[in-house]
Amino acid sequence: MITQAKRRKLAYPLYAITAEEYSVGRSNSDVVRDMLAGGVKILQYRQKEKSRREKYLECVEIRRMTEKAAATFIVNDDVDIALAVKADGVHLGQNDMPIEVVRELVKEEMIIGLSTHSPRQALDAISRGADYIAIGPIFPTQTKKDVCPAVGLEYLDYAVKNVAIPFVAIGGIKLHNLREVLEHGASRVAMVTEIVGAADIRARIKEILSFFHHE
Ligand code: 3NM
Repeated sequence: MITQAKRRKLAYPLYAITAEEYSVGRSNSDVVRDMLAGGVKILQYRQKEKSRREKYLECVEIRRMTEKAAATFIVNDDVDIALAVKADGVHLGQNDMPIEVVRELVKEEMIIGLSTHSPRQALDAISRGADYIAIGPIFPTQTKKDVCPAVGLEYLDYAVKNVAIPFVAIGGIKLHNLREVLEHGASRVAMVTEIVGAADIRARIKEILSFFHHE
């Protein structure tokens, strides 16, 4: 169940996600430092090909940084790492453990997010107690390896009309198509490569955030 406290932690327009392999030589912690300096308030640690020990150690550091910046910190996939570092939330995919099982482990105050790719998956996630869902991939993306083909703006339109919990549009979202996504009614967008691959991450974030300030 989504509480007011959890809603507050999700009440930001830009959801930034790490991926060291696309960070053009920078470490996750360098990227996170720039994300936070640029004004990111929700950050997900997502790192597929590293040992769990490395991921844990990075998450310890990122928890410290996000806490200082009063930013919401969500860990992708690894429920135990999320618990160990006292993250604000955990983000699951369709092939991860069922939400009900994760909820028993993390208790009520931790945010649980779920990736969804169809209206059916959205309704299922909501009925199982997800606090927010990701809606995507809106556009084609190479960043997530095992994801289904782009679902297009149609699924976003469905979410805008029918999803009452917070949701975030994701997948192939860039500066050049951001306006279109916002015009379809998204109030939160998640981005990986558009941010981590930018030469100047702080400047890129300011540019992205300016779309929201001028709404
Ligand atoms: N999840 P980029 S698409 C992590 O549709 C992720 O669930 C998706 O990366 C989903 O912003 C995606 O570089 C990758 O396209 C998004």
